Amino acid sequence: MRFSNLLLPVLGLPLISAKTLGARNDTESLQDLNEEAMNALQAQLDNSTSEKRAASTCNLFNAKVRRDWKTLSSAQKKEYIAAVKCLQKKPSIADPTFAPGSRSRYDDFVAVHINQTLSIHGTGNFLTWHRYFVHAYETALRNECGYTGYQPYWNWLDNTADPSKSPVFDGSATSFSGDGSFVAHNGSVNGNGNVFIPSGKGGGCVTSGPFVDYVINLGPVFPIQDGMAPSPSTLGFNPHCLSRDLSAFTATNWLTLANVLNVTVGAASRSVLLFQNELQGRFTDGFLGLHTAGHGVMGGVGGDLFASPVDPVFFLHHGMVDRIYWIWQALHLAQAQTLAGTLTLFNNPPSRDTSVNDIIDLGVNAPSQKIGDVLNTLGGSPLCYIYV
Ligand SMILES: [Cu+2]
Repeated sequence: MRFSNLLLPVLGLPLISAKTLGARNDTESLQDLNEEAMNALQAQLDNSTSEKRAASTCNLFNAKVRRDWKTLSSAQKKEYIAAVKCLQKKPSIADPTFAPGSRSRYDDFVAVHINQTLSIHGTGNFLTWHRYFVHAYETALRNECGYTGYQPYWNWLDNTADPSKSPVFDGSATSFSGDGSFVAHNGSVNGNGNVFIPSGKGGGCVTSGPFVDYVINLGPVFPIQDGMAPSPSTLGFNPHCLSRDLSAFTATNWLTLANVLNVTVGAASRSVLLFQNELQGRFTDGFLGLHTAGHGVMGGVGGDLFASPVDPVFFLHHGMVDRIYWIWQALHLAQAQTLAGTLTLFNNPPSRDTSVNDIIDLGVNAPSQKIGDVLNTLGGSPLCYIYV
């Protein structure tokens, strides 16, 4: 397995390669970066001792492969969607005193995200917590709902000029439903209240596709869209529809190749602190970042920092966040196991630094894991996957 073409960036200079100098589009340039990550992991494997290789149960050859949603066949897409709908029908196993509004196994995932929001964003565990959360969801789809594939991702760089054309959002039977119905409103406010997203063509409930009849049981907790009311109770039962307001404004401004290159090989790739803040979004100075922007592109209930997993695209979006983290780790192997940040959202209120021995607790959704055990996607237990 050999991939080459991009020259590794030297001394932090911008990435320049034979391919990117040619007529590579943004998606292809990101694909080149993915291949460069694979090369780096292959080189690491080549340089490891034979004892080390013999001791590890996971390697590049037996790792599960996570793919771009658009590359799945129609049958594979339908299988994934059917498993999501299955999880939304299976009864909750969460303690009702913890999440009284949780009705389904799907809700059980939403509930832990709502409950832990202030200690998993702007924190030292942001990247690893969401990595393990997506893994736990992928595992539930497979073990509880018979899905036979692996977690796909939403490629942010496709269809930014019109997200409703994306295979993720096109409203077809192989999408996650499309835009919401048009509801006049005064836009959305994101990024700690200092980034204004003008209203798009939606704002109401999705009108076509597999999730047109999906009833959401939890949230909203912190809605970003003008006029959207929060649930009376944070984890209480509050049935409502899947709303969206797809935002080409947000996608074209923030989901850019320049932003991806900046965090993976550019100035913001030099430390895990710079990387995670630039990727996640600095909620303090109006920089949305790729992660927060992705939520903003969905709009509607998916823009809610607390309850965003109610939109099933959350897991494809965080698949992409994790893919970028995986690429960064592979291209910065000396720093791949490092952490930065504290236990509280941008250290407010002040708290100690996050440690590799801290536990990720997903409640009924997965066994608890140490952060240090999910830093490496090829660590073997619990993770063994790559991205293509
Ligand atoms: Cu989150």
